[in-house]
Amino acid sequence: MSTEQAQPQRALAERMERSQVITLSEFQPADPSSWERTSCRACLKTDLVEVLNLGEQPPSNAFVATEDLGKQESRFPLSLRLCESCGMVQLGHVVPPELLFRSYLFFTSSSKWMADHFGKLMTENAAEFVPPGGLIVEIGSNDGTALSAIQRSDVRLLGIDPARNISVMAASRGIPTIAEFFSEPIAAEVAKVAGQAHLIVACNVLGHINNLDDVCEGVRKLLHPQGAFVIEVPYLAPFVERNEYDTIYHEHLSYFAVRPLAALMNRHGLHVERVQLFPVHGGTIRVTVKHGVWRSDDAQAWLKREEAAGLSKQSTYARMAELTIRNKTELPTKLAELKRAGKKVLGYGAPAKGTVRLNYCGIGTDLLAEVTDSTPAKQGLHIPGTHQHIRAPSALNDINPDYVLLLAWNHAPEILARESAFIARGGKFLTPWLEELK
Ligand code: JHZ
Repeated sequence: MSTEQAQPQRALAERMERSQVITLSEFQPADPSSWERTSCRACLKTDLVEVLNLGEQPPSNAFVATEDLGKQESRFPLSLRLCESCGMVQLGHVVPPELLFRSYLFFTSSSKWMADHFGKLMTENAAEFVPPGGLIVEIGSNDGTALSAIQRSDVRLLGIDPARNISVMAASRGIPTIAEFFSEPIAAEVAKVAGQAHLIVACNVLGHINNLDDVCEGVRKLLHPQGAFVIEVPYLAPFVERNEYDTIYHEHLSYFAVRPLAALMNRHGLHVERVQLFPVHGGTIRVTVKHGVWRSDDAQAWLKREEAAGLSKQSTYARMAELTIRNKTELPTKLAELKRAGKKVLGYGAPAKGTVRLNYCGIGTDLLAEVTDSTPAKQGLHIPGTHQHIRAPSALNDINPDYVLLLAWNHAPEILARESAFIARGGKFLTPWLEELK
C-alpha cells in the first residue's frame, strides 16, 4: 500500500468509535484479465497438477441486469489443481479481486441458520479469548451479521471487508468497518492504532485470498500473544466425497484440508490448535490458530484421517472428475424429461454455486426459465451466463411448479421447513444430483 493510501488511517481510531465505514483507497477500475498462478498458495512449490477443468466460466456473482442481457459477459478459466507436494487443492487462475469483491451481492444475513451459526461462533470465542477492553477483528465481515451478535459492551469491534456496498450496511448497524482487502500493511496499521486483537475471525474468506502469506503475516502482527485466529472454511473431505463441484468458482481460490493449512501457519510462526467440523456449506471446518510453532494432537489426528482419505492423491480427484462429467449429462437430461412430461420446474436460490452448476451443465432458460432468491438485491437480475430470471420467493406460489431444483442445496433443512406448504400440496424438491427430498 502506498503512503498516499495509508494517510486516512490516521483517523481510524476516531472513526472506529463512531462506527463509520473507513475507506483507505479509491476504487481503481479492475484490469479485466485473469492470470495463471504456477506456485502453490500454501507451500509455494510448483508441483501443481490439474485435476478438474470446468472450462471458461463467468464470475458466479456477476448477476446481469435485464438491459445488459445482450452484452458480452466476461469469462475466465476455471480449473482445479492439486499440489503434489503439500496436498493443497486450488484454482489455477486468478480473477482480479477488485472485479469480484468491491461490489458484492452475497449477504451473510440471507440465511437465519448461518446468521445464528456465526453469532454463536463470535459469542463463544469472545468469551474464551477476549478480556474486557479487548479488540475483535473480523476479516471479510460482510454485512456485520457475526460481529453484531456480540452483546458485550466491554469489547471493541472492527470489521474489514472490501465490498463497499456491504460495508455501508455493516456500519449502519453499528459495526465500524474498513472497506478494504485485509493485508499485512492494514493489519500492522490497525495494531498500531487500536492495539493487538485477542480474537481475529475469518469465515469463508481465506479461500478467496490469493496471497495467503500476506494474510498470515498480517495475522501474526495483529494477533495478541494470547489471542486466537479463528478460521472457517468449507472442508476438502466432504467437497470430494459428495462431489460438491459447484463450489468451485473464481472466488474460491483454495479448498482447504488441515494438512496444507497447518503447514502454511507453521511457516508464519503460527500453529493449528483445534479443529472442529460443522454441517454448514456442505461440511465446514473451524480451525483455531495461535502463536507458536508446533503440532497439536488435534491437528495430528486430522492429518492421519486426511491421509487415509487420500486427500492428496490424484486418483481421488479422478473419481470426482468422473462424477462431475456425469452430472453434466444427467441433470439437463432430467430437466428435458420433465419438460417433455409437461412438468413445471423452478430453481430455488441464486447462490454462486447455482451459477457454476447451470453454466457447466449448459442449462439455459429453455430448460429452466426462472429461479427464486430471498436476497432483494439479486431479484430482477439474471444468472450470469445462463440468464435465468431471479424472482422473489413469492414466485413459488405464483408459478406453483411441480418440481423445485434446489440450487442452494446447502440450506436444505431451512428451506424445506419454510416451504412445507409447497411439499404438502405435492411439490417436489430435487437436488442438483437428482435426489428427491422430502
Ligand atoms: P449460499 C457463499 O456462496 C458465499 P453461495 C461465499 N462466496 C462463500 O465463500 C461460500 O458461501 C462458502 C438464497 N436463499 O449461502 C440466499 C434463498 O433464496 O449457498 C442466497 O442468495 N432462500 C462468500 O453464494 C443463496 O440462496 C433461503 O431460504 O453459494 C444461498 O447462497 C435461503 C436460506 C437462502 O452461498
